[in-house]
Amino acid sequence: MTPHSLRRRSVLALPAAGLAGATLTQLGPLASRAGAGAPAILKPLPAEEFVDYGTNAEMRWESVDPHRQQTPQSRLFVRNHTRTPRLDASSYRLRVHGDGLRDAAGVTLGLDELRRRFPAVEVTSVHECTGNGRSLFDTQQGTRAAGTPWTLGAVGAVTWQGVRLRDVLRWAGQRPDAVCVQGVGLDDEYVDKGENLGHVRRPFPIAKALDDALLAWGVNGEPLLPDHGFPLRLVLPGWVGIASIKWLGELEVSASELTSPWNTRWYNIGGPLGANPVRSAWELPRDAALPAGRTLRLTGRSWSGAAPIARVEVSTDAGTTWTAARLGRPPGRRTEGHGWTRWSHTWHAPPAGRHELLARATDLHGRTQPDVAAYNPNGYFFDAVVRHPVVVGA
Ligand SMILES: Nc1nc2c(c(=O)[nH]1)N[C@H]1C(S)=C(S)[C@@H](COP(=O)(O)O)O[C@H]1N2
Ligand SMILES: [Mo]
Repeated sequence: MTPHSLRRRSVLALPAAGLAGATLTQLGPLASRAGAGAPAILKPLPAEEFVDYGTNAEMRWESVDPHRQQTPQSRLFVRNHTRTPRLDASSYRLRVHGDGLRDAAGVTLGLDELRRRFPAVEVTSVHECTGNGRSLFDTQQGTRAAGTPWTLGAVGAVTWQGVRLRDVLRWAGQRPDAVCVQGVGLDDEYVDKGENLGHVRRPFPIAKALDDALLAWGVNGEPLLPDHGFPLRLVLPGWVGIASIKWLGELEVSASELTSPWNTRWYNIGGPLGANPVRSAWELPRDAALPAGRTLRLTGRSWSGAAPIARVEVSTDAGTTWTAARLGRPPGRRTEGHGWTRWSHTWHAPPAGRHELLARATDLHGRTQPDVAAYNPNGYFFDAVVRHPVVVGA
């Protein structure tokens, strides 16, 4: 555990009321450590549910409830470039401006007005960081990549509540020659190796804005937590996580192409990254200890940024033979969009010893998982079939 996460947990362990009422002297050393800097992530990160990297935290796959389709917001991974800001919903305003609007000065909207003016929608999506699986470039392919060493837990499937970006853009007077939109976050400016790069921001094509992009205030029927973008975030369903700007303060609608370090320097492999690839995970820890000589029902999930999953094949003999996994019934389509697919596999009386479990999914667009993921220095898009080690006991 980092000193940072120790600090967070000590503070959160105090009853909320006690904390609010306590003075610095009452809290003693705890308070002075907390005073050294607010934690980067505000929600609790129990060690059984999360791997805590300080400003980022990933979900542990072994903590996923196999019977539950959606990821509860409390369990969702967090990726912060700096730290979660505490924003006030009543004074919050979104500014929409730029030369892609009839009046470039644009408009400003509060949350109430946003809710009043535009029809509310619900969209399900798989929310995932571009670098999910990054550590596997090292552990599985022997080519380490720079960045947070996520295993496979920088992902979740949720249903968002909000409004269509296209409705807001039409109302704001979007011109037909607008080519892109850029969301800008209200979190602190991001400083990389002494260079201030300004607020986290990333442009995306107008086509995505007019297709399924959302301005979301809710997740699974709850208000967004501060860590996930309260009071309002952009959601670009199926796209790289960075596209879904949290704590959205500004939308620039532009008649010419915009760039930012988040689509040129990062989240770019020969071009800005868009839809996430196909990936799969077993709901097991790495090196899971499993009983020998018993019939085991193993579960996992597969997902794709582009389309629902069509099929999943699994191998329990390190890839020599493959069988079809049993796919879970897709949840009733109450919302637009698509989440992930749950699956299971019955492993009959495995012998004692070390084994590798593999899962390979294919989506409805025919995209599948390769044996080897294409290396890139920032470790994006690790989509190869993961060789998941388990130990079957005597
Ligand atoms: N304003 C802002 N938006 C942001 C980020 C950020 O640091 N600041 N991180 C991005 C990245 S890289 C990811 S993967 C997702 C993570 O969203 P989550 O923390 O709600 O899971 O938010 C994106 N939006
Ligand atoms: Mo990300």
